[in-house]
Amino acid sequence: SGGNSESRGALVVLEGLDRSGKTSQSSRLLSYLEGLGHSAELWRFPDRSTDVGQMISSYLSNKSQLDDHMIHLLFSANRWEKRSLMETKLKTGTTLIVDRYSYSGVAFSSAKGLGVEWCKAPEVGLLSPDLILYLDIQPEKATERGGYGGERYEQLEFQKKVSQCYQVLHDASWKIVDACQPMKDIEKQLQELVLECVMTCQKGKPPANLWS
Ligand code: NYM
Repeated sequence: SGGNSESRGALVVLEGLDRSGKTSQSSRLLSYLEGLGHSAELWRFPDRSTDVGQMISSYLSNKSQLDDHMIHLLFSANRWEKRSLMETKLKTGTTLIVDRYSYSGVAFSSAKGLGVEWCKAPEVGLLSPDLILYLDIQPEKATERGGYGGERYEQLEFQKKVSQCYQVLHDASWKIVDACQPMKDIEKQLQELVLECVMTCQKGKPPANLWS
């Protein structure tokens, strides 16, 4: 609904540790934007529906073993295979709410010990988000929330490292939202930030590529 072909959609990314609430908040944001008559879609990475996504899914559920570099490149390839569709959607006025993106890629792989610059390299040239929302939660607090699903990476010690890697990655442009507030408060803050971003993009803010 409401896709104005004159204006572009916004690329909004949600990042955070596992169990930080990204997925619930992403779908709330989608309903919010749709309710206002904006054209919007909910995306997530990894996108497990593709062939590459299947390989990633199998790795995450411990059904296959892969070299750390190899799985990093698969996560990246999974974004590259969606890049042109992403660009088309944005150009034709659809806002994308994306649950995880390149920052997850770099944070999780560098938490394993891969170099940050090495991790960033395959992401260069992907579309740069207009807004990065970081749902901030202490690893210990995330662990307390209803338990992990049992996938690879879902362990406290590893999440602590991922948390530190996110700290290194983020810059002043990221919007850090306290993920331990009541759900409704988080929702409200995210709505304000996203709406402002959508408006700015409609007014003609130029799109950019990573890392910029
Ligand atoms: N993950 C996700 C990565 O390690 N690299 C990436 O590039 C992305 C997008 O996959 N623990 C990790 C983070 C998560 C896991 O994500 C699966 P989800 O949001 O649980 O489906």
